[in-house]
Amino acid sequence: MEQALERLLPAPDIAPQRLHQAMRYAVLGGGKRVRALLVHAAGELCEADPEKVDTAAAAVEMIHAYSLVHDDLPCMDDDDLRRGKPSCHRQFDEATALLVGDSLQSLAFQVLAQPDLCADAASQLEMLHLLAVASGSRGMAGGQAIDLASVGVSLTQAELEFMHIRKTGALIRAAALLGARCADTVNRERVAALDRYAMHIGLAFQVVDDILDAQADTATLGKTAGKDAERNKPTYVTILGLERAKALAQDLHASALAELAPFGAEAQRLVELANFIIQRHF
Ligand code: GRG
Repeated sequence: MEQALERLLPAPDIAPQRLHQAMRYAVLGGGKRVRALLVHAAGELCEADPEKVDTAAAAVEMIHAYSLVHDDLPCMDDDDLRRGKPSCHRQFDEATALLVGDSLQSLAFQVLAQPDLCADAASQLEMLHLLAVASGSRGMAGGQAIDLASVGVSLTQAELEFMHIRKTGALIRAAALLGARCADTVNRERVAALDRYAMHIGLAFQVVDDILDAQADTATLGKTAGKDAERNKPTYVTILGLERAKALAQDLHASALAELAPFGAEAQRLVELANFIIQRHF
């Protein structure tokens, strides 16, 4: 995965060097790669070609990295630390960070659109459409808009869920579906089960993120801990309390695993990923 990203990103000595160096800074050498692993695990369940899966996974990680760079900007979450390093606008400057996000988003679609990726143009278009919807105003960017509007506002659990299904969940769901779409033949039953699995782990990922933000320290997280409370943001911990938030994460984990039960050992990687999402400490 790291090699695929390294190869697909513009070299640091190609003009404009500063922008390319900043793009590489934002993507390489950090991150848990949960979404990339998910593309691969879903691809494995659907017997997809691993090289094609690598490209789809790189596209998803590029969208994710762009979202983190923009999220850290002063006009959004205003954070100085990301993946244990100065955030992109702190290491470079705000204008560069803005362009890094823009360029990573374009590059994600460029790599997914490369002419030799799929034998069948219709399935490639479907993959492009899937990623576009997941990252746009009805997916991740829309979730971010709701998140920004929620500062200092009290939300119900249903409203919080509506936001996180988009902000965090949409890209996680797209990762699973893209992995499945990399296969030459689409098994509709498997894709539907994967979709439900991804919706559960996407939400579980966010519940755990809220718990870690409230409980872990900055050094362990590699980003500023306690940001949600500091900005007066509604979270699963503020709405449910710590114990009920932990119970919700466990329920979502169990629902995700139930979707995989029919596939037995074939879904082992997806089971491991769900376990990691629940047990992670950073
Ligand atoms: C700016 C359009 C736009 C969207 C930003 C994803 C996002 C939307 C903001 C990130 C803010 C945040 C902390 C969300 C909580 C869940 C989340 C996406 C955490 C970061 O993902 P990880 O933990 O990061 O997978 P790594 O660094 O491991 O890749």
